[in-house]
Amino acid sequence: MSITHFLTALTAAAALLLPLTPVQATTLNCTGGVVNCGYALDGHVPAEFGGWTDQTAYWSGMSDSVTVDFGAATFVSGLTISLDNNDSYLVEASLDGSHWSTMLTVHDYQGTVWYGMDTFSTVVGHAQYDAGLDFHAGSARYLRVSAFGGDTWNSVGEIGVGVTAVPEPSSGALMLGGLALLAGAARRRCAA
Ligand SMILES: [Ca+2]
Repeated sequence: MSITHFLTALTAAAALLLPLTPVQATTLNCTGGVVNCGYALDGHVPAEFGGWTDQTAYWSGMSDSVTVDFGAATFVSGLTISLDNNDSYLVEASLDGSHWSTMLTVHDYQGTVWYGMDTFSTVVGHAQYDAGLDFHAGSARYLRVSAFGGDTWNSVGEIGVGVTAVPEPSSGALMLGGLALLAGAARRRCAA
């Protein structure tokens, strides 16, 4: 491998490695009708078939929601979420808290349990991975969970997020720019 090829490969590898910084500050916010909000992000995943009011955040009707705030733009590569089995849920993503796009849809007919809490994962290899989930990885500061169908009694047991922080454009661009300059210098040396 020539030095040019090596540096080109190194630049590509650096682009892959840059987003691996762990996310630091994550907070949880719920609208007023949600009972026991904190259980949606306490690190405890309810057992399959677990009670939908047992260490879960829960609410009635379709107007409430549970929102995770990462504190900064974050690349969400996968989601694992515990939900009441007999409802349909949306997980929406936003960078600014006002414009939202659908990241994950879970329908009441999906899942592996027939009463109580059911865990769904988009992460390949996870014990509750479901290839049938409609998931779109992407960048978000906020993730908002709401219900759009079912028996109007809704529950979130845990929101587990596979995330990588989005690098600040300046530092990432500077690093890649520096590597490109090195590659250019190497090419010139080779040509001389
Ligand atoms: Ca329900």
